[in-house]
Amino acid sequence: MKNNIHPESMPDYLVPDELRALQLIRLQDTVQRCYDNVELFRKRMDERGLKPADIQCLDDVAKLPFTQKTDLRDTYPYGLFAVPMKEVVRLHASSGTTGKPIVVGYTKDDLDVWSSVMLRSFVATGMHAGDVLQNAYGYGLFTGGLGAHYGAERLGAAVIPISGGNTERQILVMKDFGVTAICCTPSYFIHLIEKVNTSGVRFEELGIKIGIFGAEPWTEAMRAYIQRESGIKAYDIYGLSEIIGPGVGIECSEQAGLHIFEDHFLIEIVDPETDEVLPDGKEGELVITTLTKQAFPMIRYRTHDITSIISKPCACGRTIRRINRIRSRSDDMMIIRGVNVFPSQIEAALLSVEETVPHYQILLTRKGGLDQIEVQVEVTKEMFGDRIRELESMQKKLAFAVEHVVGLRVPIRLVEPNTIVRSEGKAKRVIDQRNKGEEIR
Ligand code: DLL
Repeated sequence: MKNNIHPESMPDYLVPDELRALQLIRLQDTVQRCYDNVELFRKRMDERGLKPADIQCLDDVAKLPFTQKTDLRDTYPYGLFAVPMKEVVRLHASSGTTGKPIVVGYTKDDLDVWSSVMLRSFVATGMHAGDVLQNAYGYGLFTGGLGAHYGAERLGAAVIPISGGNTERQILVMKDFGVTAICCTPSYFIHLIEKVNTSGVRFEELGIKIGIFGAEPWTEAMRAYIQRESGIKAYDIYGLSEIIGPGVGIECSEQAGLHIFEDHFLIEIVDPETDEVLPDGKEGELVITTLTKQAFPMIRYRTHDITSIISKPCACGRTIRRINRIRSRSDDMMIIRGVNVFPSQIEAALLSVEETVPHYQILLTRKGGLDQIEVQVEVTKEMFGDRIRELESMQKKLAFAVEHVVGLRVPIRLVEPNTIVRSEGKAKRVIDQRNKGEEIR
């Protein structure tokens, strides 16, 4: 079997002890470089009386202080860079929700690692030289476009750098350019399927076999919808700008969790409330330490992404561990009448009802000091005719499904086809109108 492994993917199959030994050497080196070159890291370690030499085994990572998104904002733009600017050859930025963006930098070696983990990601999905990749992640400050671009080129695939948006052109390219693989956000892909299917061609006829979707949470139910409606195999890819961009982890042909490229990224799961490190299998917040990054190394970065580590070996033969699909972000949690509600639960519930289309949004408002939600779901044109009784029955089914999953009855509003804004990048599922005051609704 090893003969068929792409040479760059060999680290996916390291003997676990060798992998751990490699991680330790790289962790020690990263901590030393951060201590020597990044004031914030040095100050935080000094405050704890910690020296780089105190990191003697992998578990010692837990002695190190966490890094938060606010640290990146406070040191904006370049305060956490560990190399002089003359060694930085690329900058990206992520807009985030408030104020200034966070800025991340790469040396030539960092870009090399990034292309390599993206190549390994594509290989894991079965892509190879000769594939034609429609890269519909946004090019620009967002890491999705260029990250996927260089990984696919390095694999020897033909990349179509179409970027996000311009749906008509996307469809033309899909039909005419012999595309065999596509990457974009799952929400944008749903929009593309819909458009292709109403253009007189069935998606299945296009010859696209592989879809690589990420940059936002999506559910198993959404995967089932995508695979059913398009006939492709849909893979989940994970990453974040602060760590490298896309290529931190990806699913393999088993589609059973995302392999993390552990030779470059050290993962932990911590309890978001107590900060305690949790054992494999327990759900909590993913914390990542980069092991090879030069320009922008990150120590124990709090991702806010909720998942768990799967340590059971994967049937694909890779030895690098997997994480479960990101269930949600801890900061996406809404508290409605005392119950914790995540958008992903709503998505799973809605898609469990036959005949729903996956266009929905959650309106979050505040009344009497309490948060409230209304779920708006699109229905098909056929259904939105004048068959009131069917609409009522649909509404009941959806309300029941949501109550079953979330444990709470929430109002559902069925809306006409094409009324919910289609995303070209990351979908905005929750419309937060709480700051509009209590006069709303
Ligand atoms: O979204 C990088 C990326 C590009 C990943 C293309 C995958 C594909 P940021 O804009 O910094 O970077 O956003 C990172 O997006 O912390 C997660 O909350 C979310 N996210 C990314 N991938 C997934 C995924 C890119 N597969 C933030 N499932 C992360 C769920 C995801 N959430």
